[in-house]
Amino acid sequence: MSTALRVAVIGAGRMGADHIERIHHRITGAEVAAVVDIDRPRAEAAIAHIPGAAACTSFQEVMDRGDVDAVLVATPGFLHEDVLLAAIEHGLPTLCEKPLTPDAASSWRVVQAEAAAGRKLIQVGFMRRFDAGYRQLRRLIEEETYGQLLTLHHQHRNPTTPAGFTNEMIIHDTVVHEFDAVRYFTGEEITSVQVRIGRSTRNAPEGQRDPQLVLMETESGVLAQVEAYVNAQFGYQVATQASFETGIVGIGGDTEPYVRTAGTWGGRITPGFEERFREAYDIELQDWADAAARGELGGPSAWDGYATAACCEAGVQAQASGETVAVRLEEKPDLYR
Ligand code: ISE
Repeated sequence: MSTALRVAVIGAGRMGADHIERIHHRITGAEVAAVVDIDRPRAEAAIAHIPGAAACTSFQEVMDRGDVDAVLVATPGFLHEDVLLAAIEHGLPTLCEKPLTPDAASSWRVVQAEAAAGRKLIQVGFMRRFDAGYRQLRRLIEEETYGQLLTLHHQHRNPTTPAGFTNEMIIHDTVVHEFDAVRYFTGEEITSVQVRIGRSTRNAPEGQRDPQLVLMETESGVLAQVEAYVNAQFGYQVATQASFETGIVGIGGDTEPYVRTAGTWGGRITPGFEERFREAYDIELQDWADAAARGELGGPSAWDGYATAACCEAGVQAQASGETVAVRLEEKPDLYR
């Protein structure tokens, strides 16, 4: 009998399908036991090539089967809370694609439920923490290799946005990653957020202002800025430059080889986040599955999901008011200290 971690994947859309492939083909020690999607044919199509996996249309249906060890949530954020609370109740290790939930109040409810259960079960899918460059930069900051970190400069550029992508989503869907990255790099909470919007590209859809500059400050006074430019046309780019007392460190170059040939130099621009973070996603899932099999949890926690949700709320307020908005957090439960 297989001893693999039996994972229920909730949501068979873009990220769900990507993770199903990853579990089935690229990581070890885990298998797709069930796929849940309200669209049954989509759930069935997702497991068609996976012997023994079940297609379900609700989380309850999977729980009633009683044969899964872990949960991977890849539905839109507004559907996360109920599944997360149920997973905590059943004591199931869960990897939840970002955001934890769409707002700080519901994220705080998840944190409180987990704290009451007394055990970390929820990991949030901030996959940048598993990227080699991100890890190297964090080590340089921790070890003060070039002295103290002073400022962080992030570029987060997408080629275009899907239909219906609003100004608020530039904060919730795009800059959410830098909120987490700044917290990860510095090991500190973000205390305030400001958003400046200047000239906008004519390639932005009606009503959307793009690019937006987001400035944040951490507890010890590190300033971090993000250029979120989501209709940049040329391709995808997520890069960071860090200024230290005795050095400047850059991470996030393109992943394709740099070639000189026939009188030209250069390479292919990374087209999207799946390609840019493919390895980070693989490591994230492998680490999560290994830890879950041992009954542990190692990656970004529900507290990290809650803290970034609070930053996003401050960011959306800052967008609307033009003011610098303070980020207010509840007291951190002992479980996350
Ligand atoms: C997308 O929603 C993501 O979550 C990706 O990680 C991010 O890099 C991308 O820019 C977002 O649009």
